[in-house]
Amino acid sequence: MTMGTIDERYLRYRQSLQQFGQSHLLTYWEELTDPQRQRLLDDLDQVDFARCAELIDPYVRNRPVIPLPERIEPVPALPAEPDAGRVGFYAKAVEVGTTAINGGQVAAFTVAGGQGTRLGYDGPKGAFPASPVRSACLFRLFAEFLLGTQRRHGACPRWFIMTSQANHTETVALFEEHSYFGLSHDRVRFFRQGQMPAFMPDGRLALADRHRLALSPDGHGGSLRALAASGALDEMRACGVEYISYFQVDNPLVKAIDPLFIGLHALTGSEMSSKAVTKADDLERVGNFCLADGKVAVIEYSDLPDELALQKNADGSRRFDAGSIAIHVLSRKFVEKLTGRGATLELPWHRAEKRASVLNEAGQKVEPNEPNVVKLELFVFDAIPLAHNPLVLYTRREEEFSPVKNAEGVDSAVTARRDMVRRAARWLEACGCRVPRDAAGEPATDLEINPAYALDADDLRSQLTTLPVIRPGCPLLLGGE
Ligand code: UD2
Repeated sequence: MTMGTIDERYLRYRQSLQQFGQSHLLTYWEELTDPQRQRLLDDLDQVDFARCAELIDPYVRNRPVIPLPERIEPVPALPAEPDAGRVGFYAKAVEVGTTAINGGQVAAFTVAGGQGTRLGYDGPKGAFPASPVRSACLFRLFAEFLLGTQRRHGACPRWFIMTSQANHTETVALFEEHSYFGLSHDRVRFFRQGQMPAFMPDGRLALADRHRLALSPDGHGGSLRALAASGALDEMRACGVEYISYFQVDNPLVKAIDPLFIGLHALTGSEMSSKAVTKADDLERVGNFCLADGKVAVIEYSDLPDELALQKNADGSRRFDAGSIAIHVLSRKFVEKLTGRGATLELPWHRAEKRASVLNEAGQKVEPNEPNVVKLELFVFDAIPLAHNPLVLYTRREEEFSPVKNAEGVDSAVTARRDMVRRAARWLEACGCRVPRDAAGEPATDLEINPAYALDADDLRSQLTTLPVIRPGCPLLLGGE
């Protein structure tokens, strides 16, 4: 649709929008300036109207009734630490994963297109200052993890970062401003995810302004389509990437590249693998790994009936205990299979009623108190049931999961910093350091370990030449200024 003069494009849209019952989008055309007209046409180009038309009845005008699977059972998952029978298998997996990383077959992939509304932070979430001593931002911590991987494995994994229309320019500028946080520019590839329009309850698309559609990112499940559409997937194939190490931008503790996880994925012939943690409480707001009618799947916290979430085993342990922390390994070929020529990626749409500042019938902007639009999103974990042999591996929450989601309370900047300090303290103690603690048993000072310096406790042991002396109230940073 981008071809042609403004007038030609307008005429084409006038006709097609009428067909789709969306003519109201051009209501203000006559009063727009040329740049505004251009802007509106560019927004219209972002929308696949034929696809939207199919979604309006089932998902917007009506609330889809998504039947729960008939059988919901706990998922079989591998333990974080190998039991006696699996010691050799895990050692072999580390070896296989290490070989893949050394050979450049593994790429890191961060989904960073979300809007971060809950955090209330004005800017790309990856720019959020997260670490306890340096206030290093999330992107810096991931970059440093890759530098640490390069130190340990000789090769620096490529890093693919999915942004959104709203934060792409700012994200790239942040990396430029900080010299790619020490990474070589050619290892980092940004691409934008797709957008979806916000719908009014009657199925018409909402206008954010007289010359703007109300558009928002199409969910992290849109990452699969965006990997293909942006050419990133082709680049991965061209440079020999077989495994995509997927993680969210909000988790500063993530092991961006994990030899054990990658090795287990490869050894078991899994096409999509996932990490799970033991849930903090029955109703924790994380997805639940389940066997849904015999297939591994994630059921969102909002969809799992409380009756199941509260169920206990005979020994009192939680029956549905495997919480999703949105860390996956996907085989590149699996993503190609889902998105390639002739393939129709069929992930289900998830409907959410949201508040959005949009134009009312009178052309005035309204700031609603109640949800006024319907947004549709795709979730990446819906690809798990489509994968061959999907694997679930438990990991230890305190080592790998403490997301920055909320301005305060649980999963906030405060809890993430606390968990970074606690983890650093554990690693230092494992190396024989004495960490002073306060009356509550918390480390008596802020501690931070630059991931470029050490990736885990064993790595730290091999890096330390002398044991640091830690004094209460004197923050300590290892590796970097
Ligand atoms: C997600 C999972 C939840 C659990 C939790 C772990 C969903 C629906 N729920 O909850 O099961 O695993 O994470 O932390 O995923 N993003 C994009 N583009 C989008 C939307 C999101 O890149 O269009 C990214 C976003 O930048 C962030 C991540 O996806 O890195 C998670 O998004 P969220 O904060 O909406 O998900 P949340 O916290 O509800």
